[in-house]
Amino acid sequence: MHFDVVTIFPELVSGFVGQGLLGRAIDAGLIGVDVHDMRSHGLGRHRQVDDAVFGGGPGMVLMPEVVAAAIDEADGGRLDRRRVVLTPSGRRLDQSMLDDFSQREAMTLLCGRYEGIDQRVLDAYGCEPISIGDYVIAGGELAALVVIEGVARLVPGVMGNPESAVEESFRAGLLEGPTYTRPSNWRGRRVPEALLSGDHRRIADWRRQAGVDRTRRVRSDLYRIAIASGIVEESKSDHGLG
Ligand code: JE8
Repeated sequence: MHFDVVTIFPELVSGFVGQGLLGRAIDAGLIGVDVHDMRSHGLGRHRQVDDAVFGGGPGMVLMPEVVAAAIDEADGGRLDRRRVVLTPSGRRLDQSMLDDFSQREAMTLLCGRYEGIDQRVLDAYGCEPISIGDYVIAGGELAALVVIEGVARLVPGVMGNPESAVEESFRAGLLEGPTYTRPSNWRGRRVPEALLSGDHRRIADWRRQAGVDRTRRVRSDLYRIAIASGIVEESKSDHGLG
């Protein structure tokens, strides 16, 4: 899987992807990330990338010719690329979109700053607007990193010991329950007894029920969907743990 990222803050992106899971996946040749600096396509002596908003109002907008030149660099002549622009006005990202992205061999992620990117270049280049959630951050870079990490962990070999497809579909649409490590008694708080039992079936059942209970408490929207789709059978019991 290859990612091309277009940004005015290349170090923000290269710094993050060089560490941890993504850094190892790159070193292993499982994914590739190329970062393209819009500033290098800036205009004039000051390498200007932005200009005032037409119609007035505060803030600056990334200029279409600068963004176009950077996308052209990212495309490298490959015009079949799927291009995504991160924006709070995009379609909200979910796991099914990450699954879909992970099936492709490459994608271009376009990161705006300030008041965003001139709409005409987004239209001309067929950029698909995606939002990582209903809150406002200051630019597209963190959102692009969310997409990259979410897609990369679906690429075979990136995760150490991958969850089986059966386990994963079993948990799909539900929250995870709590997890624990040693010591089994920490400041008087004990790990649930089922998890210490060594009985794999009992452990699996406990975990599933803990996830269902938590989903019911904190995400009633997901819980209702799980009930309606038959993933979960309605129950009154709740073991009462976080
Ligand atoms: C961004 C963003 C995603 C999300 C993404 C890109 C570029 C027009 N608005 C721009 C005005 C308020 C400030 C905004 C800053 N900004 C935000 C996001 C995003 N994907 N889920 N929230 N925010 C840009 C500029």
